[in-house]
Amino acid sequence: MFLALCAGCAFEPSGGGGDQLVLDGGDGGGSSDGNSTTSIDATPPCPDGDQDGICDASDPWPCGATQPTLPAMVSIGSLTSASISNVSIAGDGRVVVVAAGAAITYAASWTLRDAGFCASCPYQLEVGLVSGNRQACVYDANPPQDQTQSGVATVQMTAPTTPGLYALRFQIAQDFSCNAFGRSNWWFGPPPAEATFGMLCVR
Ligand SMILES: [Ca+2]
Repeated sequence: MFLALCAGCAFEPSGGGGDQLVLDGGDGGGSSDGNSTTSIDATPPCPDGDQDGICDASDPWPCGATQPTLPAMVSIGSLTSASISNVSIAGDGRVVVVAAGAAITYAASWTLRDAGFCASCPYQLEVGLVSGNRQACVYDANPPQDQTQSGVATVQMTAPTTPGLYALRFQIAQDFSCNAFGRSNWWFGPPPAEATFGMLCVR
């Protein structure tokens, strides 16, 4: 037993350890010389929260290597359909960087059209955060059949206090009303990724 332990200890460091040190040194020097600033695993001499090699202070998108893009108009639904466009978050575009806990306002144009079978049903057009809660119903009524309802919503919100990436999404709800039975969150659950009309990088 004593002999076996000694043999193991002697082999490990001289074999794997020595080879790895030589290989790492050679690869690192070569690739960083050739690729200059495009190397993502280069550690900058500064805070870099999303570890993309760009210092926080000068990172235009501190929530990952690539800033996401969103279409100018997002449409959902079929027989009953809705859309959101002209999104402006905190006076900027639809993909923005905001401070944690900041009070911000966003504006968006919306449409809702009921070509479905329930002529007497009330509908809600819910907007809110994912992950997070519904913020508002920008529409809450029984729409006339086959007529597009539209408006411009202005929603006041507080940015999440935990840094990270958050989505603004919307969905069509079919409850009795926006706050039926005291409900203040998403109808059943949050909307899917296809219903994303805004992105917040909270830092
Ligand atoms: Ca960064």
